[in-house]
Amino acid sequence: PKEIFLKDYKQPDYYFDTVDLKFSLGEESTFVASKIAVSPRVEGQSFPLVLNGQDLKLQSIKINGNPLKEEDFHLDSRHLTLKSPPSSKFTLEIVTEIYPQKNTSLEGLYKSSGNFCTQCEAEGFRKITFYQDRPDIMAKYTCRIEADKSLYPVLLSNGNLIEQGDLEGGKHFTVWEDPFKKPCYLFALVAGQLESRDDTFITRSGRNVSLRIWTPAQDLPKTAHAMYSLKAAMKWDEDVFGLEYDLDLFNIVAVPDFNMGAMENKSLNIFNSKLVLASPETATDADYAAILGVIGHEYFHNWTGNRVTCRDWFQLSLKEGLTVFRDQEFSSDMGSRTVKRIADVSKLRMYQYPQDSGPMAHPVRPHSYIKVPIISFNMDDSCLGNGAEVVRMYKTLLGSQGFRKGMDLYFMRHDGQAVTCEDFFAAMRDANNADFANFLLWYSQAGTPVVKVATNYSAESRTFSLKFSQEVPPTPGQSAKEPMFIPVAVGLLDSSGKDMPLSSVYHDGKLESFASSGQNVHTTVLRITKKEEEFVFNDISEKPTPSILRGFSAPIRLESDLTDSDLLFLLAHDSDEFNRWEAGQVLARKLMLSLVADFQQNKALVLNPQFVQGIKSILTDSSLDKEFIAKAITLPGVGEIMDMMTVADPDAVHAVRTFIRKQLASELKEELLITAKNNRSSGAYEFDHNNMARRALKNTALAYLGSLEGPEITELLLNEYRNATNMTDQFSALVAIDQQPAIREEILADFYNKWQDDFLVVNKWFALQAMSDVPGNVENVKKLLNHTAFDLRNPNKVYSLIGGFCGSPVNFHCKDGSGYKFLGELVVQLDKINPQVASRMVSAFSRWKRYDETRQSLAKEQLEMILSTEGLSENVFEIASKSLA
Ligand code: B3K
Ligand code: ZN
Repeated sequence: PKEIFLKDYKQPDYYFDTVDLKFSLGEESTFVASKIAVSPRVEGQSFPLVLNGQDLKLQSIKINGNPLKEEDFHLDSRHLTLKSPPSSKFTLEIVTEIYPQKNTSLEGLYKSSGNFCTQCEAEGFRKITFYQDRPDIMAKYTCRIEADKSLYPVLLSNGNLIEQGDLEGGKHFTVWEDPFKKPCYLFALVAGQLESRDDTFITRSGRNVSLRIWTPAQDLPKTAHAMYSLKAAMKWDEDVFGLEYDLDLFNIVAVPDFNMGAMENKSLNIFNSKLVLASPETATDADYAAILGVIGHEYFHNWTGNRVTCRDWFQLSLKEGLTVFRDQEFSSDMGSRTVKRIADVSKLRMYQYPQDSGPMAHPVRPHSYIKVPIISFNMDDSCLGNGAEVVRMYKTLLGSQGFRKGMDLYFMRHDGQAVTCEDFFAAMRDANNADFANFLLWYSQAGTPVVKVATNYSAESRTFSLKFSQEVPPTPGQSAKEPMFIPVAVGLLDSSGKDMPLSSVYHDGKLESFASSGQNVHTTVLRITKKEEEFVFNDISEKPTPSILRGFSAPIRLESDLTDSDLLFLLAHDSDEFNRWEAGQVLARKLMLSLVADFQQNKALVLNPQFVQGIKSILTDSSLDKEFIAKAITLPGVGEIMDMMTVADPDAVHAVRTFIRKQLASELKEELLITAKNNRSSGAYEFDHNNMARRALKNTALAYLGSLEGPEITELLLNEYRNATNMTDQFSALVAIDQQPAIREEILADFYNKWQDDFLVVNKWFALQAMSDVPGNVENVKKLLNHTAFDLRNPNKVYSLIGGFCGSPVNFHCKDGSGYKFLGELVVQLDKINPQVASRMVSAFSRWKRYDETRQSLAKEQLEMILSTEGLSENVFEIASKSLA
């Protein structure tokens, strides 16, 4: 497989102006006829025109109406090359035959539960017809769809419906016209037996937009929340960014077989059912929140991604980083900002940081790739997670108004274009006349910067200094790094825990005074640009406790010299709620790491009473937001701790985390029981912050209690499980019960019996069992592979069962190699069905060098076995080979 480099980008020699597609959908195969108006970039010059095409059967090809002679084109398994097409505008007509029924990769046109649907990003369109499959080719499309009327009563594509009617032989057709130019990755088609929930949204300039959410008839009642989310997103984008919807119709289709979460095709978003269907009985609060976020995300792409798109796939973060940032902000405004920030930062630590310090590390804008989907497929990738953090830093530096100015200029300059990350940067800079120093390094330099800070108070000079030093660790292909531009938001707490007013800060020979603004400043954003740098605050009347990196103002690892008592003080008092949570996490991480060392030396584990006290005071503080409490009493995950160790030891970290949880549960049993009781649900399910917060707290308490033994606990959990009136409560009770060997199996069986007809709930059931730390769980997972409800061709099921298993520290990493062998064999099997899904699974091996020698050699053996497999996909090859390198 060939590596593709950013530096090799070349403008296309030919542009496509209009594309007229005709689909004739059949049971054996489908015919696709395309008619493309082609313009050479430079009139009068002819170059070979290379079209991408994969798994296509070429039927005919014409230029300006004349069939092309054999010697005028060349066809291989991936390309159709026109050797010397006309050097001025011409019409290209191609007919291909494709086999959607056999397409298990779920890229291009495929069938899901009897319906046709498409997924074209990044390179699926080449599985539909021969085309210049690259995002800088933007054209206006029409699409005619013909199909059997009884089997496929609904025929959808992008844009407006301009014609429809019946045909002979029980067939019918529709014609769609999309007035906006688009790259082919935004093309979509859906055909099948679907019904819609209909609603309308009136935009602020008075456009009446029809909104339709399509699902099989029986699922329609479960689309209310998705519709609510869509309308909320449309309103929010108008209010916050002044961005209005631009067509009269917006469709969302839910399909059960989908590689990712969803896709932002112009006016025809296609979603994984999991992110559309919800009812209180079958979906959890987390599902409801995910639906809100992803419906928002795909809708927001209409401007950030569709109206302005990427020049090439290296620029993925131009649309994804920005749109992830936008959906994060949307969810924050709809719920709790602090809780959302905590969730997003936790995700960054869980997925991004480990990636950034391993063999798959790459910058927000990669320099090279083999297979496009790899850099973008996983929603936890650098292009997205860090990409969103980069966008957030612009806002931190410019403020809301400055950021909005930058966005306005970005759209003014680039509407209808395919652009680069520099274009976004330039719009932010120019709209604000900003000095962004070396900010662009965030796009090109990989790895998580480590920032150390040393503090010093001088009573004599009434100054408080912060000395920063930064280091970006080496990553594959980048051994030497330059210092980055890091915005660090800082506040200082006095001895009563209040924010001190900041009067001025001295830095780099300059004094910046805040007094002139007339308002008290409590948080300031320090701009760190050098390897070492000092900032000195003046007029500081007493030794402060600094709150550094408020709101997680930059995606870095911060190492400060704060003592445990400083951290406890911040945990109790910081006005920045994010940092209040963070102080607790830093304490917990330190504690866990020191207990891990004890465990490894066979020392008895003892829990620091101060820590128990800290957790107790949070748990019982009625002034705090309940969801915040739930987050603050939750320990950092096993992965996060392993990520901080020189040699990751899953058994030790798991044992320590289990020990602390049990210990906390038994020492705070009374408080936890009261919490569980006082926050029990009553009345109908509501998706609002207060109710979700209450459930989160109750269920976190239950999870702790589930680690204890005794009839009182068993009875409590069974009651919670049986009396639950919504899935959030019922599933949480099940998760707690999962820790109780005596009743576990019986209740798991009961849950399946209850929900066997709801495939989304069954996936939760698969995931819960897959993640279990029951010794030898790999055997249970193997059994579940043969369960009637399991199907290797459905990505959601694979993610639940196999993905779930890979997330289990003790069983996946079992020292006998059984977990690795299980995954290795499955990856080979899966790759033949669906390379994208297989490559996502193989990533579980990518951090193999972080473990001890025994595990290393066992994992390496599997990676080598995978790589030696004949006919391996580029997707799996890229991840497996980079992992081994
Ligand atoms: N734009 C897609 C992600 C595509 C990844 C595959 N290359 C959906 C999303 O952003 O939510
Ligand atoms: Zn996106």
